[in-house]
Amino acid sequence: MAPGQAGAWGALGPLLWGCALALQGGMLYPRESPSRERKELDGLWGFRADFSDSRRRGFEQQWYRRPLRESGPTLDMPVPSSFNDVGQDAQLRSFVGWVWYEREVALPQRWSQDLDTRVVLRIGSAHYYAIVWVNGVHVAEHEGGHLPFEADISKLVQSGPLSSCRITIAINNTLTPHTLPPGTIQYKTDTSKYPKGYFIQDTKFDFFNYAGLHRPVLLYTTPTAYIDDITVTTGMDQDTGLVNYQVSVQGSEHFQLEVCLRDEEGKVVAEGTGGRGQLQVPNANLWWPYLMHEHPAYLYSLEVKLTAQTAAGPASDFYALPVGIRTVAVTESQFLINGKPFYFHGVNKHEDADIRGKGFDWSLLMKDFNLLRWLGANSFRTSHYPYAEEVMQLCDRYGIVVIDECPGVGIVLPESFGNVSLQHHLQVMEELVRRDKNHPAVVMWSVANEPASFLTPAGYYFKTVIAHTKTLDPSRPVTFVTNSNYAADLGVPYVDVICVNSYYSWYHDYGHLEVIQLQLATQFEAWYGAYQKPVIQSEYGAETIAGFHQDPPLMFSEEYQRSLLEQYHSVLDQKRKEYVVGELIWNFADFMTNQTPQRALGNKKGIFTRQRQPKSAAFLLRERYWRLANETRYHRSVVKSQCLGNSLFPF
Ligand code: BDP
Repeated sequence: MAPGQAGAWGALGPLLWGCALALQGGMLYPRESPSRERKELDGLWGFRADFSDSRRRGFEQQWYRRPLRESGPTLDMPVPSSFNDVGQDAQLRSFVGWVWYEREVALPQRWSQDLDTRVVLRIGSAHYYAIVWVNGVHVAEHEGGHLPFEADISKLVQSGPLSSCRITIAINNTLTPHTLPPGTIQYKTDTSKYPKGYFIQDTKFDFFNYAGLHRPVLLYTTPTAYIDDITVTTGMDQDTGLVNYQVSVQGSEHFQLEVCLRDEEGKVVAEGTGGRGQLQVPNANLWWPYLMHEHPAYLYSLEVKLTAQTAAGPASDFYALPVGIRTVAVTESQFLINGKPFYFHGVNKHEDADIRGKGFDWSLLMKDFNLLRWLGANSFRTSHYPYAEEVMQLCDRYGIVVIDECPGVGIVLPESFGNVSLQHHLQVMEELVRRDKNHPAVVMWSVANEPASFLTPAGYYFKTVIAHTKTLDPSRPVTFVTNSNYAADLGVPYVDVICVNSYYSWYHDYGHLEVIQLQLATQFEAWYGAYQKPVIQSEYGAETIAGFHQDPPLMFSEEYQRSLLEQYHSVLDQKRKEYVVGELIWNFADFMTNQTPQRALGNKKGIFTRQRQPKSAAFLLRERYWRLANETRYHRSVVKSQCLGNSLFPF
């Protein structure tokens, strides 16, 4: 959808170049290789929010034409980061509309002079709608705040005497009924209460709509004939690992492809040629989840070499993709990884932290992974949008299993189930699968969280989104996350695994911990009875202010969170012997939300604070998760030795 088409965009955005660019080919993560270079553009960018009433001044005055500082004052803005919490300006914190980022980049001479080099600009995430210019020339538009997009800028940087380029990115954070997630702009027209032109952004999801350049922005090169995409699926035949690969090439019709698979010692274990084929790995080391094997997360490296004929002569391109050999399957009551029952004992997360908001940060990422391993968590759900690619890579490396969720959250308006929304949802799933299809850690797609799936169009909507996702990737199960009454939910008939959120004794019967067990057992029996599909308790939890203590437990105290969890666990312990295949706590850490009377500086259901310090429930969960790991272990000795080796084993 183009800004300008829908009501809210009409108010806040200009009518520009029509719809977003069609999906291009592959979306391989930019990796260095003998034929590829990278230049990271993290750091301080020039920045200005367009506070004009129409929010269109930047377009009227064509701010992209000249350096941003020439059209008005600019701020220094860190990238990656949300812009909201960096400064002291309350208006900028809650700004809705277009903001402008700019960065001048000096290019290596070869990039601007060697016409056999392709120069690509890649933006990891720009929330929500982005328009990009290089040296004042429009090069890309993208809708959707959580997935990467690219522009080939070779011609621009190779066309003149300049060895630098000026990158301008305008970003609009407005959400409409057709964006993912959706939102509405509400105009307050009563002039006795609000100033003229007053509006607010309303959303039906429970996290702050942080905006900006949230993930790394970089330039990278490839030869003009290049490896555009690689798709890998894996299987097992007895002890032989099967790696099916498909490679697509751009920039040449005449080429050869060689592939080889190396093990972790660098030894070649299988080789092949051509654009598609199957590699066979005798006695393969499988990719196992964390705590399920003595050597979890085994990764091979699939090295692809392209030799192509181009107008300028022969060219080569190299790309190395990490590959984990593993299988995923779902039965009536089990979730199987490599043929063994897998029980999700993990968390729901958010990309969220002090100051940087949703901005990517290596230190934060490592702290979170260290906490996950400390906790004995083997999995998480990317609630409620796709996370940074660097996060997914770490999951592959550490064996943390992922339910990969698209930004389909807060879909409650009837108009958000119409065709415009549906088409966009299908496109987002396509972009998500294209980006994450090769991660062994990703074992399931989640197409939405808690939509109003009792509305009449919801059945058709979810049938279509789920069927489309299965066509895109037949190798993984698909879910969506419900909190409806089982009989009213029109989406669940189409999923492979039922994910259900419930907040007994928090949003219902609050304060009455004694009703949890009965209500939770009823919930599980109803869902399983209706569909005979494995069930995951995909959210449960309690708001808890770190340092609040009360015994006997009262709401908001650390004791209440612990007791609520214990009540859930006792039912989970019965039902996991039958058909419940996982439990994911809401939430890993406290996180920022919109301001409401129900939220004291954000959602406090974390078992860690927003600064990643444990509340009492973290210790309870840690004990439980390590016990579960030992019970569902692959070999008892294995978990023990592995964890002792890492000084992690808590018993
Ligand atoms: C659930 C939502 C989640 C919220 C949570 C809560 O899926 O996004 O943050 O409720 O209220 O229903 O804490």
